[in-house]
Amino acid sequence: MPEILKTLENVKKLFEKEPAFIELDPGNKEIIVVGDLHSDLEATNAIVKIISEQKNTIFVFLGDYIDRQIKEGDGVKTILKVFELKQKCPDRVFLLRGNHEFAEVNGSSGFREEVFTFYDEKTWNKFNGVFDEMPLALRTTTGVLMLHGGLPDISSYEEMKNLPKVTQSEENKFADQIVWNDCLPRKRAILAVADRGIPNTLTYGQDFFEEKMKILKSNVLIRGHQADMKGAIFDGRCITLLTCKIYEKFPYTHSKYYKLLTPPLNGRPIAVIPPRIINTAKDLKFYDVLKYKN
Ligand SMILES: [Mn+2]
Repeated sequence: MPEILKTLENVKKLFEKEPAFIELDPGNKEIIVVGDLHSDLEATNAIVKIISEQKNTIFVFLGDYIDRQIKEGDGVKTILKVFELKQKCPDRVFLLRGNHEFAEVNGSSGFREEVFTFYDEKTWNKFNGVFDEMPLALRTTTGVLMLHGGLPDISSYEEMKNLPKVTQSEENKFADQIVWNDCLPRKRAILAVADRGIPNTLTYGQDFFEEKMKILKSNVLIRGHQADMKGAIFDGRCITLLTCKIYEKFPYTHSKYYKLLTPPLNGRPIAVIPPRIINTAKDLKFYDVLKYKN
């Protein structure tokens, strides 16, 4: 069997052991959060170095590892490096699933073509078989919720505990919303079908955010996905983190509506969560991953 298929089989087994919704007690460990990578090899290499140096730190990735590549091949290289980290450190590296880790998205956004160029159709199908087993959300006992897109429209914590793993995002409304939902920096709730045109998904405001965060027993949400929302909104409790060059200079189309509570997160930011109860973005530290030194 080719080496790449063995790697994919091994990493799939690791994901199969994890639930769709992970509850994690970090103990006395710091957590470093990595936002969307979108085939950014330079950022990925910097993270690989940090992980090898900080053996007592937990790492959570927010999904969207592939697609939007500037150079063909970088998407495959990025996801393989990330999978290698999971294999080396399965207990302290958590890889959440983004909307691009669905065949329906990476089939037409660059990744499929890449895999077909360097490997074949079978390998592309195997990659998506691995993506299907990735977890969708992680909550720490210190009050931080991490996921790719946005909060699901759930009505109990039990519903989140029962979250299934899916192949097509339409199979489960909550899974769909977790990888696709957006937010808008407005006080009043806006519950509308998301601009992206995906059925069942929402663009929500602060009222919805606060209601769902209470159900999810969380104070702060760290998510990626939305390039025009970099920084913290909703009283510093909703942080959008994007760790790739392609989003570096994206404009803030919504800043006219709401004052961002932290400076825009320029460069390729990562977030550091200290091992204590977290209440707002002010409790976290942000670094450009290329300049980070412990
Ligand atoms: Mn996304």
